[in-house]
Amino acid sequence: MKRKQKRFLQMTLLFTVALIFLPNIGLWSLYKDKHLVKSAEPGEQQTFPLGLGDGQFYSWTDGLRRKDWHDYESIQKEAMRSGKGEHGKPYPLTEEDHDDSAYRENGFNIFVSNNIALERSLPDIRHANCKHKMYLERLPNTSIIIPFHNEGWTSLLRTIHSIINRTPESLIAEIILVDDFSEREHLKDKLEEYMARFSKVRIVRTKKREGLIRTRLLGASMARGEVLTFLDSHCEVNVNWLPPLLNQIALNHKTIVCPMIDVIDHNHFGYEAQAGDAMRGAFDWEMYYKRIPIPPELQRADPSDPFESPVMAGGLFAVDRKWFWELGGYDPGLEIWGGEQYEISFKVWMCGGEMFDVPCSRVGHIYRKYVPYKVPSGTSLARNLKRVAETWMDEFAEYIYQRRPEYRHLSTGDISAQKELRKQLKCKDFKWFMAAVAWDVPKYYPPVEPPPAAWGEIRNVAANLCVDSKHGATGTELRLDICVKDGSERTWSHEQDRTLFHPVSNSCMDCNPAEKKIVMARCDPLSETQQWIFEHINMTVLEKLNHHASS
Ligand code: UD2
Ligand code: MN
Repeated sequence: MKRKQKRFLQMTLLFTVALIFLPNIGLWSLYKDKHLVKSAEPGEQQTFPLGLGDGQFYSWTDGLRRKDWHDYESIQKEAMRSGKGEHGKPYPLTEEDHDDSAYRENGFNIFVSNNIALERSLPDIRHANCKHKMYLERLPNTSIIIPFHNEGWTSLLRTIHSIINRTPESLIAEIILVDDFSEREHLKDKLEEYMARFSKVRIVRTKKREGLIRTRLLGASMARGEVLTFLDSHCEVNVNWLPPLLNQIALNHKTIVCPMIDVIDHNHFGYEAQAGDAMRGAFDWEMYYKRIPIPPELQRADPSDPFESPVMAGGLFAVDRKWFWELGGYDPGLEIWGGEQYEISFKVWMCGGEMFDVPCSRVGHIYRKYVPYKVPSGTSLARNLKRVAETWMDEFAEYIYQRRPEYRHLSTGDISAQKELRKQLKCKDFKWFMAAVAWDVPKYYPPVEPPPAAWGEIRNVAANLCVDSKHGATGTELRLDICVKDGSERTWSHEQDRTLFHPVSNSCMDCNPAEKKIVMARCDPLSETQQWIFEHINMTVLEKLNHHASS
């Protein structure tokens, strides 16, 4: 064959290959439009193409292959179920259906849980747009990690069954049940025997009571999936809950995603959206978790799209496994329950990641009436919160202590490793977090400003001497002198006009800007050389203080 001919043939072949395989210009792009139109047909979800399974509809926006991950066969099967509690309806309770002692053991009505199907159906309460959303065809797989301590039998089983039934098999690497040293009999051999039917379920157990934070860490350390997905042990996942979470992580692996948490009533087990469903996670200065409206600036054109959330509720989220460990996982010094949701949230935002709530992913959770399990003596939520505040919140921790003075003298234990990690990861400071991520929080929960740290003596730490003023040949100058306990001669007060007044010499701190010298001078509040600005000051408090002092 002549060289020219050969070259021509090669080119033709290359062009043909490109036409078929290159997204958006190739043959695929012709399919894209066709399928998108088809899947967007209204009323489509009523007439599921039975037997076609998932993967029917594809799209190729931005060059990535996406597909419809719905499992229409199982959706249709569920739609046909009937019975008590089905479709997430409240169980019709009678007087006899209330066993107080059983209720107390679990914190919810276990009788109802025992009397509704383990595979019960749930209502699809997602935003309508979710029904047509496509997600990447190639999603990472996940280890689903479920810590439990003395969980009820049927509530734990229903969690597992809902996962098995409503999750594409290919996306589950494994389900790791982590027993945090439970005592209840049904959680021992009986659980092992039951779970044997699920090849993907593994059970691991802590050697002593560790609390939910270290229990999750144990599960995470054994996990092999690309993503870690954490759930509580009394959940029911809803239709197509996982693909939207994994999709977001596939787009950017430094992302934590949370499903919308629905409420399973602790008495009748009715399933419904949480009050304040489409809101974002926040906190007040006593560190109570709150949800606040999404500010207009952050509202998405499509309300079913993921939106930014400053802090998570805690229990239900997915995170890239490798990145979770790069972030150091959780602080293992957090005991039993609470505070870890702030730790992981602050860390993610401050150390280069993002966090989203995903409206198309919904998971029901039994919010219990009371905590049924014992908490070892000596552990306190306050200690966990202070640990997190001291590690991550910088000067903002002061706002907490203003509200909860008893936190001030609480011991956090050693947090040097946490602080070192923060340094190594080159995390931003909390001021940045408040300004860039949680900027709308103070609008709902205004901080209490600390009182001005600007009265009494001014003591130098190295010299252990106090700032005093002395009248000399060159006028009144500043100098250091011995601090006298409650010695009024070395007392200063910060006035509302920004001057620093020294009552004994009846003069004010002044400066010579040209010579960069601090001196004392007759008070002249109009002179800017006598005005000093403290970084944090609350004029209302100051006004009261000065008023009090002068009367
Ligand atoms: C919320 C979170 C929870 C956790 C907690 C703060 C949701 C829906 N729930 O409280 O996940 O973040 O706030 O820490 O966001 N557990 C143990 N060992 C223990 C105690 C609990 O393994 O010592 C298990 C427990 O069985 C459950 C999980 O940890 O699976 C969370 O505990 P919870 O359900 O008592 O917490 P919850 O939902 O009140
Ligand atoms: Mn829970």
